[in-house]
Amino acid sequence: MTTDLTLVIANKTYSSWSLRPWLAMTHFDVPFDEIVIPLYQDATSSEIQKHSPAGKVPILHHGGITVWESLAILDYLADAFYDQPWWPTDPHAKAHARTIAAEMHASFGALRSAMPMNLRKTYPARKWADDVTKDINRIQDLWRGARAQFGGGGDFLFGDFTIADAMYAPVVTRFKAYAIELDEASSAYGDAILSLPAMQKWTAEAAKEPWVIDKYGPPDSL
Ligand SMILES: N[C@@H](CCC(=O)N[C@@H](CS)C(=O)NCC(=O)O)C(=O)O
Repeated sequence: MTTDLTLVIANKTYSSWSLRPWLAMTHFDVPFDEIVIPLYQDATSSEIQKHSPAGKVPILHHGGITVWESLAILDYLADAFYDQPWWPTDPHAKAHARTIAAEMHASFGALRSAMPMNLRKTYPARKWADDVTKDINRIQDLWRGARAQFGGGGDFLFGDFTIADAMYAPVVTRFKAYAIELDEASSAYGDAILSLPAMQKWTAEAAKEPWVIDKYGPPDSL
C-alpha cells in the first residue's frame, strides 16, 4: 500500500514507544505505510537519522511534515484526522486524558528500565525495588481513577479507546509478561487492551520477527 503517511518504527517485539501511535492508527483505521528499523544493529542509528535528527523512533511522515515523539505524533494525528475520536470529547475528560498521557510520556522510568517490553517472553513473579513498586501502584491508581470517573460507557480509561489507552498499552503488556499482580479494575482494563484487534495484530506480527536482542534473552518459544 502507498499512502501519504509513513510511520517509522522499531521491532514490534521490543519497541514500546513505536507501539503507541501504531496501535491508535490501526485502531482508528488510518491507512499508513510502515518502515521497521530493527534496534541494536550496526545501521540502526544511521537508518533512524535518515528520518529524524532526534535519532529515536517512532517518527511520522505526512506529506512534507515530519513529527517525532510518540505523544506529539498522536496529537498531530488527532488534529489531522479530526473525524475520529482520538481524545474524549468532554472537556474535563479530555483534560484528564491529556494529563495522564503526558504523565506516561514523562514518567515511570524505574518501571520502564526494570521491565523492558518483550512480547515474546514471560518472566516469573518476583519482588520489585521500591521505586518500581511505586510506579506499578501509581499506574494502577491512574487506571482505576480514570475508569471510575470517566470510564462509564466502555472498557477503556475514558469509555471508548483513546490516545490515553495507546500510551498505556505497552505497560499492559509489561504487567502481563512480568506477572504483576493487579487489582481487579486494572486487570480487567489490561484484558480490554490485550483483546483489541489492533493489539492482537501487533503481537502476531511481533511473533514473526526474525530479530532477537541478546541482552533481553531468547524468546520463550526457542
Ligand atoms: N520519548 C520518545 C522515546 C523514543 C525511544 O526511546 N525510542 C527508542 C525505541 S523504543 C529508540 O528509538 N531507540 C533507538 C536508539 O536509541 O538508538 C518517544 O516518545 O517517542
